[in-house]
Amino acid sequence: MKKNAAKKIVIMGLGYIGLPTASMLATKGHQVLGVDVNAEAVESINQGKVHIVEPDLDILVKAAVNSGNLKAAFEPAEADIFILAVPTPFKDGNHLAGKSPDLSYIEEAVKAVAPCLNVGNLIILESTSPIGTTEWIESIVREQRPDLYEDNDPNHRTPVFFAHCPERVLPGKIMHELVNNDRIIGGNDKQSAEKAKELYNTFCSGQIFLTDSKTAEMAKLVENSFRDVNIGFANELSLICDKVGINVWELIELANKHPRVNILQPGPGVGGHCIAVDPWFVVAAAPEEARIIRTAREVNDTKPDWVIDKVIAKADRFKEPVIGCLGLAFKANIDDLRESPALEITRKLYSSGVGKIMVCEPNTHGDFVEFPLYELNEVLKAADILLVLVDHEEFKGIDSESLKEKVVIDTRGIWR
Ligand code: SAJ
Repeated sequence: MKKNAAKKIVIMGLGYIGLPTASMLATKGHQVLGVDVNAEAVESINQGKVHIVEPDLDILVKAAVNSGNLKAAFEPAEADIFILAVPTPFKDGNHLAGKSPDLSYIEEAVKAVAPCLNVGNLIILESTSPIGTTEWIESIVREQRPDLYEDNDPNHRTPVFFAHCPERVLPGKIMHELVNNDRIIGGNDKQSAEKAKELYNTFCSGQIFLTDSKTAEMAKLVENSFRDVNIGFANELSLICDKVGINVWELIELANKHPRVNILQPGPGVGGHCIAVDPWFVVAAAPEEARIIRTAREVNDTKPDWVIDKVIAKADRFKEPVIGCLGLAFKANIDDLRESPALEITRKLYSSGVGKIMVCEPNTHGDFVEFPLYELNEVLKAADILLVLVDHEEFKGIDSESLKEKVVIDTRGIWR
C-alpha cells in the first residue's frame, strides 16, 4: 500500500467482526484504534492477545499490535474513517411484526464518534442492520453535529460520507473469508460507496460491488434469510420423514443428486447470532408480505421442542434413564454457545426432570455453562439414551456399532 493511502481508522466494537477487521487493516499499514466497552477485551488486545476463539485470529492480532498500528481503548478519537461493528440483537416485538431490531448499540456508537468527526470523514456500518439504518445514522450525525453541515464550503462538499459494508464471514473461517469473499458496499450517495471501496480494496481480494445503502442492508438480510428458509425446508422434511418412516438423510442425499436441487441439512434448530436473528428484520419491515421467511423462522425455532418431546417419549420406557447429550455449541467444531439450540434443549431437559443428564462438549471447559460437563467416554458408557446435538469431529469418530444397546436420537445425522 502506498504510504499516503494509509488511513487513521476507528473501529467501534472489537468482537467477532470488529477485531479481525481492525487487525487486518492494521497489518496493511493503517493506523487503527479499536474501541470497546469490555475492559477484558481492551486489556487483552493491548497485550497482543485475543478474548474470543477463532482460528488464526491470535496470530493476526499479535502481528497487528506488535506493528504498533493497532491499539484498543474505551473512547474513540479523531480519524479519517469510522467503522461500526457493534451488535444488532433483537427485542421481542408484537405478534405480527415478530421480533424487532434493537439499534441502541449503533445509536450509542454514532453518538460517541460524533464529537470526533471532521469534514471529509467516512462512517462505515458493518453490523447487520435493518433497512434504512445507514440513512438513520446520517440523520443522527446531522442532529449531533449541525456545525459540519453549515454550507460555507465553496464546492458544496458532502461533509461526512456514509456507507454500509455488511460483513459476510463464516465463524470458524473468518480469517479466510475476510480476505477472499466478495463484498457489497452501499453508499448513502455514490461518492460514499466509492470511498469505502478504496479502503476495502487495501485488504480484500474478492470483488467489491457498489450499490445504495438500503440495497446493501437488504442484501445482507436476504443472504441469511435464504439460508434460514433452506434449513427450515430441511427441518420440515425431517418431521415429515419421521412421521412416514423414511430416513431423511438418505432422502436428501438422493434428492440432491438432481442437478438443480441442493437441500441443506436438518438439525436440532438454528443457532448463532446471525441466521436465527436477521430474518426477523425482514419480517419486521414487511410483516404481511414476509410469509415464507417468517414461517421458516418458526419451523426452525420450534425444532428444539420437537427434539425434547422425542427424548421424553423414549425416556418413558426406562425407570431411571441416563441421557447423554453430545454437544452444546451452535454448530460443529466451534465453542460458540450463542442462541444454540443444543444448549436450549439441554437446559430444558434438565429442568424437565426426565432423568440424569450427562453433557459432553469437547470445545469448552464449562466455565460458561451451569451444568457439569463429562468426558465423552463417560457419557458413552453410562447413557441409556444418546442424543447427538452437534456434529463435532470428536463425535463423528464414535463407532456406531458400539451403541447398539442404546437408544440413539441423532439430530445431525452423523450415523444416519
Ligand atoms: N445449520 C443447519 N443445517 C445446515 C446448515 C446450518 O441446521 O445445513 C445450522 C447450524 O448448525 C447453525 C445455524 O444453522 O446452528 C447457522 O450456521 P451457519 O453455518 O449456516 O451460519 P453462521 O450463523 O455461522 O454464519 C452465517 C453465514 N451466512 C450465510 O452463510 C448466508 C455467514 O456468511 C454470515 O457472515 C454470518 O451468518 C453472519 O454474521 O451474518
